[in-house]
Amino acid sequence: MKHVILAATVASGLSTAALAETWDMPTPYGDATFHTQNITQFAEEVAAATDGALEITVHSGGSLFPHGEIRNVVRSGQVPIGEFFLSRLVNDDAAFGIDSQPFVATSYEDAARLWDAQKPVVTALLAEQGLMPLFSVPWPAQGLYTNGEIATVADLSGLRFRAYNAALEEFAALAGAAPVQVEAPDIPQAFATGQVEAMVTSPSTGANSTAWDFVTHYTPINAWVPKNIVVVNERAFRRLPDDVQAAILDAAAVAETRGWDLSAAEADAKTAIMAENGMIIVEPSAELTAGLQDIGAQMLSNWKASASDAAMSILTSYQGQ
Ligand code: PCA
Repeated sequence: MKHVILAATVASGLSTAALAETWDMPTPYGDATFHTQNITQFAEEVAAATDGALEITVHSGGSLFPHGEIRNVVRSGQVPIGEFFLSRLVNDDAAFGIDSQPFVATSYEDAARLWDAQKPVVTALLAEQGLMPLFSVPWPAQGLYTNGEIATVADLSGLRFRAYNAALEEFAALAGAAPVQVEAPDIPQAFATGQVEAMVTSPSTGANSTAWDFVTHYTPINAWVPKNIVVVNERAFRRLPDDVQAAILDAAAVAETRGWDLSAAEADAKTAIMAENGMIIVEPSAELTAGLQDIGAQMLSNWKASASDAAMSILTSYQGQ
């Protein structure tokens, strides 16, 4: 088949577009998510810049592989590229989890400084797995969704609490709540069936999952700014012609900048949508904030206890800046 295509290419004088390669790209979040939209645009830009030599087909919402498998299938080469929530790799090394620690970096400015410190370490760790990061984009700061107002940490006690990673499980447990792992696309169903009754996530995911259907209050505790990351299988990447590799790296740099901007715009826009739909937006009380900060301090001391030297170096360089 390859011979036939080559012959046809030569005969017709077509460009390399006739040799187009298609990459399947699994992602965990739905089409309405700004991360997915940013990635779709990245794919379009790669196709345009390479004259169609590389087409990336985005399979959103965990439709091709479940979230928990995406890193492994990119690593094994089953697919050449994928997206996942960076701190889900915390069991490999604590370095992956620092952006999901409460109150370490709570603004975009600090999140960007934290990423500056984290990126070289994460890049080296991923390289050991044959993976190469292309770009990483944060979610808006994470807030609290509940039925009724939460005045103190004690009000969270006993609630079935939706979690998306190990840090959030630990957070819920320290608050006396009962963590239940639920992927973002399954949030409405998990609330509707009573599997969970409270959660911490961004206004993006809150609004995209129509949180007003199942909770009354949103408290912007803005406790951490976690990131998604897009990685490629390094061997698959190196097999591409140099100009295609360059086009991917260029589009990735553009996508990273665009993604951070999109994220910042979402934080207010999606909070406004929740308010428009009747949710009550309450600033956290001083007592709630103090209680959550105690939980954060406990979590960070646990994180440090499990941290490799490389992981610790992230915190040292971030805090020293
Ligand atoms: N949304 C994703 C991850 C963090 C966020 O804001 C989720 O809730 O699963």
